[in-house]
Amino acid sequence: MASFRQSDKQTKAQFADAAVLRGEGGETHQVAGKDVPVLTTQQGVPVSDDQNSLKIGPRGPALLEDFHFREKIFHFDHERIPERVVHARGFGAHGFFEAYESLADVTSADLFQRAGEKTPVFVRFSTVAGNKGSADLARDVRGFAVKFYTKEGNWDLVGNNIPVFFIQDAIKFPDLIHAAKQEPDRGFPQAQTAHDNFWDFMSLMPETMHMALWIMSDRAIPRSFRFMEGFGVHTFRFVDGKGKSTFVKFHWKPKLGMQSVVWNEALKINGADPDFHRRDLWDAIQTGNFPEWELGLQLFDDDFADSFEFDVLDATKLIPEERVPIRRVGRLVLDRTVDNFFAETEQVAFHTGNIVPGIDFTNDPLLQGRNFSYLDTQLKRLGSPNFTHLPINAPKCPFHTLQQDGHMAFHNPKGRANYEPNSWGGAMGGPREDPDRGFRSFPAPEAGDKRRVRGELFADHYSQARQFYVSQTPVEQTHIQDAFVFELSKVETPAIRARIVSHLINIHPDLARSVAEGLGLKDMPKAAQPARKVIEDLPPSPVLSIVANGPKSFRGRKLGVLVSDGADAGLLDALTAAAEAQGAVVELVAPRVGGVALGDGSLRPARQKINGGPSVLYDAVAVLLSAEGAKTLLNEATAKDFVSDAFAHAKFIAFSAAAQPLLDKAGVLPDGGCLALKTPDDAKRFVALCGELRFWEREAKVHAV
Ligand code: HDE
Repeated sequence: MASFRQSDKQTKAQFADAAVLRGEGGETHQVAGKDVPVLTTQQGVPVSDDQNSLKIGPRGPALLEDFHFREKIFHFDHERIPERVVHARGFGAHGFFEAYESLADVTSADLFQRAGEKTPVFVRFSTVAGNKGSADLARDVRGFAVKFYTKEGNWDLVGNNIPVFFIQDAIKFPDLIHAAKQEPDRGFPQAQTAHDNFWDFMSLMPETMHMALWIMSDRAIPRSFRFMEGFGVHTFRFVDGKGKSTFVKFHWKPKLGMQSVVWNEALKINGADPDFHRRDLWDAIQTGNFPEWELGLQLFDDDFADSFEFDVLDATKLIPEERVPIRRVGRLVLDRTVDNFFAETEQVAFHTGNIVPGIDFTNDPLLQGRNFSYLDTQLKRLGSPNFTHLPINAPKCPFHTLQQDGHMAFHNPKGRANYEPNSWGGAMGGPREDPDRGFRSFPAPEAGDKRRVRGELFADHYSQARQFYVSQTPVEQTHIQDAFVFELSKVETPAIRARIVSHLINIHPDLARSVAEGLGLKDMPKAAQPARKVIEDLPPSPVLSIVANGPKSFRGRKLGVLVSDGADAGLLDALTAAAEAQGAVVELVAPRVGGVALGDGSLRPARQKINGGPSVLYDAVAVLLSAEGAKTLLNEATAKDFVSDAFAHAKFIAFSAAAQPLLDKAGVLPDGGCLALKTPDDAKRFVALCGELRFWEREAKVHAV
């Protein structure tokens, strides 16, 4: 505990320094009746005029001695740092991890020793392929990187929202990423895998096929960061106090359940609100609806690893939860948005090599490669080996190294000792190693020939892809087929399209057939030659489906209500009360953002004007119009789109009687997902129905191709 108080002091001192750097404190003066700090230069010199550069006379010339202008422009010119080579677009938040129980039976990691212990965390979600300014709803893997500031140092669990990866060996990572990003000659497409280079690479690398199924599934178009799972992907080790090792796979399970959007919706969200995921997380935290995940562990020993059909070191394979059940050991809560996006979200530096005593690596060749890459990339991106001095990256426990100097060193060792061993003794001699508490690698015995080879079981590329496919509901299988057809329809080289289908034949004949048909392939290609026999009878793993495991609740979701002047206030209030009782949010969309005057004369402000609030921004919609309002909106194309898109995207739709002409114009054929709103009880029934999230039965009826 004593050392912890010291750490608090250290952190406080760090933040005090940072406060000075941010210009907090210091002189204030009155502007428009309020006390505000005096604007200064970087040197702290008060500025008298920030509107005009220093000139000879009103028309110039400007003077070189204008140190304020020069400093301001100099700093601006150097504001940008390189964006991440992958996962460039991201969004972060602070929170905590709380342990449910002691895990001393499997690990000595300090954060898992005491039930109820809270460890501060910073989490950054991201897309992989797009640039920093790309849109949130790209079809892509999402990064799910967690930095735990534990009492024994920082542990980074740098995961994704998909439990497997494209490749088995880190040596192929630059090829994978080059192929996925913009093509080098033309600089496009942005944030898309729907192009020749990507599918060319995938088709020539059968090990990517399991991941191909996952990224063509709805997992790659999540509705919200709050509604997606996370995975550590690799097999790691836990090591207990006696030095015993247990293998572990890490899972994050969202408390609000999983949910994705449909592809046509994703395309439209990208136009309507490219920051859809960012805004969603920001809004949730700002309104006190703190998103939460549970940490799940799959723990297993050498015997299981030896008996499993696949190699637990192969990151293109998962271990079905039905085979090794998940133990839920704690919760992650995000309860604070950042103060400054650049300082925190942009400068946070994750590294798989950041682990703490009680946790260790395995020989997964992908993980081993990552352990090299992350430190390396931070130096390039953040420009100095002292990036760990930045508050977002610094541990919150005491730390004492003998490292010194370098660009932007915030702290250097005090006193004479900057080497070890030395004979200065006591505090004078600086920090020393501690064989009892210090990190020790698990002493795994290793031997073998030095060769460039892979484990034999790594050669099975199709069995788990097939297992994933058969674990999906028919709706999700159709989405996978459609996604392949969409992506490959953007591939210009027919041979690449056919090569992908040749792999799909080994995964599932129905999938191959529907993709071939969707592409209009004249002849079915020959199946690719599998390097190992496909295991066709792996049982389905039902937990892999999103739809089959829906939350059955509208909690955390959003209802968009299109309203007009004169609409029924009682119905709107009943809808709002029912949605809020479920923990959902209601937003009004109206012809004018100033709002509407309802039938009872009350004025209600709108969140969106109809042409800025399409239904793709909502999980379900209601159309509450007066006869007069319906007449006006019949001639507004975006009102028609509001309804027809909600219908096409299989959303639940509630409508007042007067809204019927708009529904007719939008081509809505009322079905079990549409509900006429007549009484406040209907409003309750509707919101209960929305807990199903989508009316999937409709989907097949609105897509002929
Ligand atoms: Fe990463 N990855 N990666 N990766 N990765 C980076 O580090 C890399 C892999 C993941 O929000 C980079 O700081 C290699 C798997 C996330 O800041 C870089 C390999 C998984 C993030 C890098 C992989 C991930 C990164 C780029 C193959 C899921 C964003 C910028 C061996 C388990 C972290 C950076 C953030 C970022 C390298 C594969 C997750 C270049 C070489 C597998 C969530 O170092």
